[in-house]
Amino acid sequence: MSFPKQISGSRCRVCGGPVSEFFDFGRQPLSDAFHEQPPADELFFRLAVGNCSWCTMVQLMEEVPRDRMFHAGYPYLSSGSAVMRDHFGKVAGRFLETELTGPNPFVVELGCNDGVMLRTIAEAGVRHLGVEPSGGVADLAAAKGVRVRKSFFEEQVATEILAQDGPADVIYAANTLCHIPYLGSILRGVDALLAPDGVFVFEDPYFSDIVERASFDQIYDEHFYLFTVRSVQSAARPYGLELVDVERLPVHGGEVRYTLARAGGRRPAPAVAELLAEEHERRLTEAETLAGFGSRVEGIRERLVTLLRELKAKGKRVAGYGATAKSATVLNYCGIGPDLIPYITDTTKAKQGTKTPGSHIPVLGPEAFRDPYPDYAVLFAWNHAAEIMEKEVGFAGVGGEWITYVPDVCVV
Ligand code: DWN
Ligand code: SAH
Ligand code: ZN
Repeated sequence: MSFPKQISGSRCRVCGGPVSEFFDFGRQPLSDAFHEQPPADELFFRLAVGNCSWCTMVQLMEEVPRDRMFHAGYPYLSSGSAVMRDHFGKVAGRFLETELTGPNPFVVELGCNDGVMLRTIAEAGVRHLGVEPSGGVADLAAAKGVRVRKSFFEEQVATEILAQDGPADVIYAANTLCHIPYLGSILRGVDALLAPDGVFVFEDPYFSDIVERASFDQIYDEHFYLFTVRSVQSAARPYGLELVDVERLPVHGGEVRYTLARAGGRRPAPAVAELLAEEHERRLTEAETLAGFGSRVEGIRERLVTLLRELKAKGKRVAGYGATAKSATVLNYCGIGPDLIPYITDTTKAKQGTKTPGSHIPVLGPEAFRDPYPDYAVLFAWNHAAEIMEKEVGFAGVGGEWITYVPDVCVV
């Protein structure tokens, strides 16, 4: 079943300009909708991506209603990776050292999830608030001593926070801003809530890395926008916010951390102009580049499906590793089901005992991976490759081989 769609049509969700579609992944389920028994009326939408010819913003052509994705049962836990725990501990440490040094500072995080970043702020005794609509993960944050408000951040909520707590020195969002189609409401909210010399810092997958690595699985329902320096700069400007810094990050397969401040308030770092120039040189959002990305994606599908069919024909045992949101795009776009990958293992309790959205592959606990080891494992959590391969040395030890598909299909 398809839900009643809010179709963004061919107008840009940011500036109202015309959006041209450049790739269609077809019918896709909601990427984090893991069900013990997939309902007969499982939800699907058309996952297609386009870019705006005015502001260049890359965005989905159809919008999934937010409460279908982010609700009490949202399964993703940010603290599930040691590398990410370390990353967010450092983010908090940096804020405490650089931005939260005035009298009685205040930091607000949008999409704080299970409190992976704010727990360090809470432990330091600094005033904070996490705004998190997904009730289950918000409860986990609260259990870590984090002050959480269970709601979607938007303009009205920002005004209420301002009335209750006063202005924020830092507003932070990791892997959250790109999830929010109503960017105008967010930026009006940031404008209302931010202290005069405060900063809005957010980090999200970088479209340039996605194109370079052909990591097409970063495109799914929750990732409504795929940001570039150029599109972020132009989205912020009408709200009196200026892009004053950018920093490339290695996490989640390549991200950029953007820092916005009130226009004229801070001198932009040279990195902003440098990365803008690099995007221009790469012709990042030009039709030819986007068409090339599409061709690479089709090639990856062909090679991955062929490999899995060959392994099956040879009687090899293949498992999936990491029931990621990203894997929904790969599995459903490639038409891979339990016939080619009989199970996927994942450490997230809420995903275990369920079936993957749309493709209906059983998700098992991590112990199933070792009992016995498969011959091959498709690494759907490829962004955590170093951490996982270190943890699973035993797999390579018995001759097991990893299959990855970023930046191309490869057996390691
Ligand atoms: O943007 C988003 C990112 C931050 O998180 C959200 N829209 C949803 C989610 O995306 P994802 O599911 O693709 O994220 P990850 O971090 O790639 O997911 C890793 C998955 O793999 C989790 O389900 C946990 C699992 N895992 C595992 O089984 N063993 C992870 C590690 C590190 C492991 O060792
Ligand atoms: N910041 C975490 C979580 C990313 S997952 C990390 O980087 O790992 C995206 C999160 O954004 C989810 O927890 C979801 O519930 C939350 N979210 C979605 N829309 C939101 C909104 N409008 N305001 C605040 N959080 C939102
Ligand atoms: Zn636009």
